[in-house]
Amino acid sequence: MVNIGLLGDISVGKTSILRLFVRYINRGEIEKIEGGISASVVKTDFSGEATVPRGNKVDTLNEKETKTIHPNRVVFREDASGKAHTIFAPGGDRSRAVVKMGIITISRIATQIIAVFSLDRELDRQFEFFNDVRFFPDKIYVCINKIDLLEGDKEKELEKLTKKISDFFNKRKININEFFVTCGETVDNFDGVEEYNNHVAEMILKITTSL
Ligand SMILES: Nc1nc2c(ncn2[C@@H]2O[C@H](COP(=O)(O)OP(=O)(O)OP(=O)(O)O)[C@@H](O)[C@H]2O)c(=O)[nH]1
Ligand SMILES: [Mg+2]
Repeated sequence: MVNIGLLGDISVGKTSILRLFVRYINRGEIEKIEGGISASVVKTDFSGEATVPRGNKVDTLNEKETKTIHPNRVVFREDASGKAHTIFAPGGDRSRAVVKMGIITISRIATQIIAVFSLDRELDRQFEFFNDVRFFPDKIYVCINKIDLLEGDKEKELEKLTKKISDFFNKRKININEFFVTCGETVDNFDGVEEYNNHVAEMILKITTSL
């Protein structure tokens, strides 16, 4: 059994990624992706999600409606082997003590960590989140989310960004197993939406079923 923790700054898309993964299982889309298998949802818990009052949006970038207070959780099972895995997504607003407690708890119990970054803001701001996380394995995965928002020559930009993220973690003696580039939302007006939605499910399957 693998326990995955999705960690990252506020509103990078951790909860969206988790919800999208559940959709892939519930609609059988999980069997059609690269490395796809038949799987079932055992349990979901999104009760730690709180509505953000109007006029007090946490994220003016995307008019976000909810934020995570207590960690979200999804348990799913590989149908063939019967193996179950859990994915946890705590909130990113570490300025709130209760949210920070969730981050620390998940960073301790997760056997695999996915550090999630968003392309809607500078990386430096997002690195600060990780300076606070003390319990880190020496090898992690990185997810670069909101690829639909990256402008210009995507390939060239991604090369720069992955280098910067590697440098940040390598300095802390943390190595990166693999980078995944994703879209955690079913956005319109983006040609690659299906491919990069798929990457979300492919990422989670790859990490759970390869171990
Ligand atoms: N354009 C775009 N928006 C996205 C993508 N993934 C998530 N979002 C949006 O980003 C916002 C924040 O998403 P959440 O999933 O709540 O982010 P989070 O990291 O769970 O936030 P906290 O738990 O509060 O830290 C929402 O408005 C999502 O619809 C993406 O790939 N592209
Ligand atoms: Mg969340």
